[in-house]
Amino acid sequence: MTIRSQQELEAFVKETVNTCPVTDIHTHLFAESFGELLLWGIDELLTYHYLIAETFRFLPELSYDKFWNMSKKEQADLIWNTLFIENTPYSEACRGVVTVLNRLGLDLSQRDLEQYRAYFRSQNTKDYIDHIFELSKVKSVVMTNDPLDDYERACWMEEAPRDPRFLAALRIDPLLNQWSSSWSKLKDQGYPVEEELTSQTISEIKQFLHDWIKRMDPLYLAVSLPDDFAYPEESVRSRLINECILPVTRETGLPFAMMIGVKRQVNPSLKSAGDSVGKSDIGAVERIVSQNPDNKFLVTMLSRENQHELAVTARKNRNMLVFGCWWFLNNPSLIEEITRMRLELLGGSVIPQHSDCRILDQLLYKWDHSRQIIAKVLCDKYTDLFQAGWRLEEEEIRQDVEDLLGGTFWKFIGRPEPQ
Ligand code: HDL
Ligand code: ZN
Repeated sequence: MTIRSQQELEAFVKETVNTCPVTDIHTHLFAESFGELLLWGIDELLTYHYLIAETFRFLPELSYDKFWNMSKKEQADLIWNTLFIENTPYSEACRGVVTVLNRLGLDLSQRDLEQYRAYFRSQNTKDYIDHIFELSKVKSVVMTNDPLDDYERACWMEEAPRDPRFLAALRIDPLLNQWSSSWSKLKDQGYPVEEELTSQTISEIKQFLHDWIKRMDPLYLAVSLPDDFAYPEESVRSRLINECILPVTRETGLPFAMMIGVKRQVNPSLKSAGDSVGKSDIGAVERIVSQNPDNKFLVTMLSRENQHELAVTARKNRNMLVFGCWWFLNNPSLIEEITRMRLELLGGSVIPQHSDCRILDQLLYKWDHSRQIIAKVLCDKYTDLFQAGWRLEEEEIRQDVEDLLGGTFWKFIGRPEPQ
């Protein structure tokens, strides 16, 4: 049906974005069969590493060791009192917890953490997973799967039936970024490798990748790369990328996802909250993507300052797809700025967002908050066209939104979207 007024346009776009099922292409979530790796509930939400970092800022006298020696419940109590009771929870990570509790229908007027705990204790895992997927309208999530993690590898070896909502991504940070300490783990798994990148070792690494691709059926291979990532360079990582990752992903048709700009562990006392951000060299992205036209690349960068040049680089290289407002960029002001720029430079050939959820319930807030912004930006873009006399059809807008919230990803990776 043709859109006839500005008011009709705004209402239709908001409804369509809010109800369109999403493929969440990068998360740290796990299916129930992965046991303790699946995190959910209020104490996990409150001890999210984003909130741990924020809590320490209000407690200059609190020793890191004292915090880390607390139980998870004690940590959650301290974070709740510090960020939600003694201060107003308007940071994005705090607001997220409020959104989750509200969307679950809990009484926020009481701010009663024990009452919330009682609600979560009354849930069972399987039904709660179903409930969160229904409420968040997320169709499927892509996990972050590490074959060098002993616990996770054991889960894979059990070959439990796969939950179709939880898709795999083969994450290779230890292989690419810590080869000196990872090569022995491949050897322990039966691959006769040595630290020196001999031709046999290169061949065995490729076999390791093929074996895990066969076992996991991942949608892509992924790595996070430091802010000083250079390519090409005389380094183990560059050799592993050139001689192992690029050939294997080309042979299997899998994209190579590069997540660039992390300064790992600038404050080790914060543990998983101790990473920071650095502006990276877009030239490295330009070179690796343009020099490998038969490979597909998914790219996200962590620095706000890299976003414009990243979008321009995507304009020059159709084998690269930009995705998400990653980590420190996953805040309303930056999501709006970046999404507006990307739609203006790339149209619909982009994946505006992923959630990066570590805790299942976060799907509720990360997607609610991003849908609001994507709808707002899209509305503005359609309004420009509408006011210039372009005819807007509801079915075309629906298709645009389906593409932005997953379809573009599935088309790029060349796989049919699971029904
Ligand atoms: O490397 C990554 O995938 C990052 O997303 C890190 O996991 C980071 O700690 C994070 O959770 N960001 O949201
Ligand atoms: Zn992540």
